[in-house]
Amino acid sequence: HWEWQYLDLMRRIWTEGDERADRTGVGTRSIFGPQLRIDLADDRVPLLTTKRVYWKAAAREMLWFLSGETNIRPLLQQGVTIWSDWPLARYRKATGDAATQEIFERRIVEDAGFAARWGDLGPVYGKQWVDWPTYARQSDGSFRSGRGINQVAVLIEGLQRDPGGRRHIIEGWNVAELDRMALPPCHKTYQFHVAGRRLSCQLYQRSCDVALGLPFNLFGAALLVRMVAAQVGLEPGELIWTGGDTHLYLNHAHLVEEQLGRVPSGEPGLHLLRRPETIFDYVFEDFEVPDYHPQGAIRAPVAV
Ligand code: UFP
Repeated sequence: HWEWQYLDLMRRIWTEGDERADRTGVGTRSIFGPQLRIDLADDRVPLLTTKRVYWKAAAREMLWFLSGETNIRPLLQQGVTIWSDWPLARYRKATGDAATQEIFERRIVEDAGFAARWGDLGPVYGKQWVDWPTYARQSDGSFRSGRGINQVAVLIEGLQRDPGGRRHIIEGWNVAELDRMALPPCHKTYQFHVAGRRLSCQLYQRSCDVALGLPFNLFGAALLVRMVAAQVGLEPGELIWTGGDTHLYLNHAHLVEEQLGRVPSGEPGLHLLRRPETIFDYVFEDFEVPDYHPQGAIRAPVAV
């Protein structure tokens, strides 16, 4: 069962990780550069069974990336609250208002002006994936912004034109714009690779919260590979996940202890019910996860 790789990674970090202070002030145990290899053939999907993962939120988030959106409003309109912490922290700091998350989120949904002012995350994944900015030098030496690059469309086109290529990459790490992002991309690079009829993908995640982030990131990546494969008419191959600073927060001890006591059970799948015209036309209802009967959710705080 692929999930043992996840549990082994968790155990290894908790027992052998380097204990260190981190940006959030919470503290972590961390290792650098681990890898997971997950076979995506036969509709298999890396979705944890040893705790409930809200894959629906991860799927809606992936569609939100593909839509090019960077405001949390469309997510909140669908009940997805995974990105609220960062804008909320910024709002509280800037205004001194101690609004609860619920009140803040409701205001984002109900008040478009408020959402425009406080709900935008800056040029995060969505922007970089489908509208990477370009600059054209003018004759007087100044720069004007050019037309954005849709990396996802370029990827699909490239895989069709040159399956053997070694340049099939989606990159989130736009160095020039990092300082305007609420959070610099964690799952920053996706490289695709075709061998025979199989489409594989290696994801490089520079920083990984193994307890709360990774379960989402694995499902999201698998969904992306499946959509790309369907669009270019290939079979899903392997998802290779490579982590940079791969950590467990010290305040996740109860989660780690609980989850490491559990045993993977069952094999959920991932069905894509439709092949729309382009990768940008998928809707949430196109996805189905049969046979998902996870063990109970384990709550833990997100380090912001
Ligand atoms: N993080 C993830 N996956 C994500 C995401 C964030 O694991 O998709 F958006 C975690 C990693 C880290 C924190 O614990 O969020 C980001 O902090 P930093 O930018 O300091 O690495």
